[in-house]
Amino acid sequence: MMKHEKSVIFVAGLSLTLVLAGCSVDDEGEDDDTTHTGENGQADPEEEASGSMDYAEEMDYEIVGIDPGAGIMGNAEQMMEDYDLDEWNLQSSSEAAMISSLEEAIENEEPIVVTGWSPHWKFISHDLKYLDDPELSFGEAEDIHTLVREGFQDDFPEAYEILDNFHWTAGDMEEIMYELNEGVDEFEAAQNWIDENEDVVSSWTEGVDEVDGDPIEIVHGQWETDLSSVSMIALVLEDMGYDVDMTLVEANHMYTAIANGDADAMIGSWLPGTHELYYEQVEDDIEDLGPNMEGEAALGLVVPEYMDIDSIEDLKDEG
Ligand code: PBE
Repeated sequence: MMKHEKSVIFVAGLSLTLVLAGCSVDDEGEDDDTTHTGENGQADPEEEASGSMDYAEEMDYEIVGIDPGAGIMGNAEQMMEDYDLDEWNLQSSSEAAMISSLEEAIENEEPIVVTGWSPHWKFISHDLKYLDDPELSFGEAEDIHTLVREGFQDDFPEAYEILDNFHWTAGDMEEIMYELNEGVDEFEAAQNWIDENEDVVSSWTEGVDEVDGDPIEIVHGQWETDLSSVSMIALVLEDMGYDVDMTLVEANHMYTAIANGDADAMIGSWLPGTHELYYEQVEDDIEDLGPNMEGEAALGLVVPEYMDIDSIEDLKDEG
């Protein structure tokens, strides 16, 4: 049942048109719960007049973002220009704060718009939808690449080979993310995935010689997407004899650290769109091993299913 839920909802996360076509007919107007905002003293007597017109005011024209350095925040700023959302603000926070705002809104069946991405467990745990993005401010489906520093292959040929072979799916990553969200420690969740996917892991490590404690530094972002993948690859490399250091840095510093040779590798490079600017700056000074996940990463504005809007354009109409 857990598996079933996961795959269905992940498909919903990526198949935007299908989802939107299938879920825009709810009429929430009859449900009293959706119309009470009295607690904050801003209850609007005309609230019931038109469900979607009131969303903007109820949300204080605020889009809930994440950490300012995340690539998705650049896309969101671009989006506000593309759709002329002059009255709206993009509130920066963190993934954790964004998730708690989202969960609080869902609890109270209030409107909320957040910057969201897939793969992510939030689509497993909650009924959410991406708003349609006809201007493609958030780009199209993306790949997640593995990047290493120049000279890495000469220094650590075995690790290079493993990272070069490393390839998985969004469904794989979500299995780890799901457990993380259930409160399982990231290494335990990663180890569980490895234990259940020995054939996949051995296709990366087969024929590669073990080493004796060579140190490798992998840089990653603070998002759970990165935490789940990096914990997994760190365990795989450690099992092959490496001593892996995982270093959490701001998004742009992942790229500069690899380009400067301060770090050895990163496995969370979202391309071609999300990290385009960071990537372009260091392109000539790094080695790109290509996608470790293909065509399954996506970004956008995410809202609860119960909201009666389908497109980013609908935010503009309310302004
Ligand atoms: N994310 C998750 C990151 C990359 C991975 C989409 C939040 C970002 O830079 O926006």
